[in-house]
Amino acid sequence: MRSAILVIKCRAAVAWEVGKPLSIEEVEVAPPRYHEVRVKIIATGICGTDDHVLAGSFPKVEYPVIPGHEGAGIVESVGPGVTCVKPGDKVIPLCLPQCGECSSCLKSNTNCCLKTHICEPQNLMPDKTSRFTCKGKQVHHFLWISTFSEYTVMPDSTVVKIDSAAPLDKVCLFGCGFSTGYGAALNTAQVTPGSTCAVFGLGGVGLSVVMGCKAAGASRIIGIDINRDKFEKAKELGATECLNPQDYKKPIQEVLLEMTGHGVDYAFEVVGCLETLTAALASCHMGCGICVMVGVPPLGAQLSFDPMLLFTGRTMKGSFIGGWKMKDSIPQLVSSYMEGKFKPDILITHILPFSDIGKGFDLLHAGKSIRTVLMF
Ligand code: COD
Ligand code: ZN
Ligand code: ZN
Repeated sequence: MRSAILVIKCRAAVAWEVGKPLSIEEVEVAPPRYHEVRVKIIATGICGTDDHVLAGSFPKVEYPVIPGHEGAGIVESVGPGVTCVKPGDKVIPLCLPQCGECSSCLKSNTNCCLKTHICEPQNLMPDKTSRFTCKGKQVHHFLWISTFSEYTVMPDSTVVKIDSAAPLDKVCLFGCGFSTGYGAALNTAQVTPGSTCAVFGLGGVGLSVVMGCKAAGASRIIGIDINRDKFEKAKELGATECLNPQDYKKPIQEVLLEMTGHGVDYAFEVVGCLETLTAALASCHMGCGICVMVGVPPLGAQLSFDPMLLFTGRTMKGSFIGGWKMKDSIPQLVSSYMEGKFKPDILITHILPFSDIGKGFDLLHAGKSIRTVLMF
């Protein structure tokens, strides 16, 4: 705890304003305060949502900001009152808090802690101050965890200790992408053995949905993407067929209804787009099909669809970080990974030094990467 009193200077990627690329800066990271933890990030993935932050399409973000929310690291120091972790512990920062006290945390059937960014802005620590400064200016936090900084401070409700043997360059994916997709299939949809699933969008999150459907015993998993380069990996992970909507004159929901006879049992929207969301709902089996919304639609978008789709018994539900109560579940997921129960490693297509973060975003924009992991 010796260093808890010191300000640390380190590298971080700062988004100074909307529409500008990240710039690597030297930032000062203040010590953790009451119920806060300072973590040395070892590895961090680049997620589609970080790109939404740069584009200004993620709600409630204030600039300048340090994005990043798919990291893994080691506790450097803790503030007063912290009992859940200690310096030296391997941890995963949580992009969805589990405060343990709010009405959602006290319910068993939701993970939407009321301290999530959907309810409470997470650009500053809970005491409404920042631990980051750069060139004399206050820099905002992102989702309270800002993993694009070599050292970062977070509330103790957004960090969890994991197995000390876990490889941080792999398990960082449990902080967002893998957990979000895998849990959407297992927790939110509760895919049943022998069922037919359709997954719209085969990025890192969609491929994790494919893994979840396979683990749940689905017998048919149809992957849908406009980039056919994604099909090989999807098939490797369990997709039984892959479709490119651009290959058909008909809307993709009609193609799916024809292929399956009466529609799919489960459809997942993992693009973040209204058209694919309505197509996913319309491709569900009448009376029982379940459409799970995983992607975040554009800011301010309004959904419009034929309400008869719901009247005739289809269900549409949202899945937030795979439905996992993160503090309870992430250590268990890491343990299952250590036992070889699943291999999210396959999602990692690129490993780059942190200084190449711009290249990582270029790969994402070009559709050439599934997940890039940056190493500090
Ligand atoms: N039809 C089919 N596929 C499409 C279409 C389309 N019209 N348009 C794009 N796609 C494909 C792309 O080719 C790509 O393969 C895939 O959709 C999207 O993948 P990525 O790699 O860009 O993104 P992911 O997988 O990392 O993330 C996608 C999400 C939609 C899940 C993400 O952007 C998002 O909205 N996340 C929010 C969900 C959440 O809970 N977030 C918490 C913190 S991230
Ligand atoms: Zn994410
Ligand atoms: Zn809570």
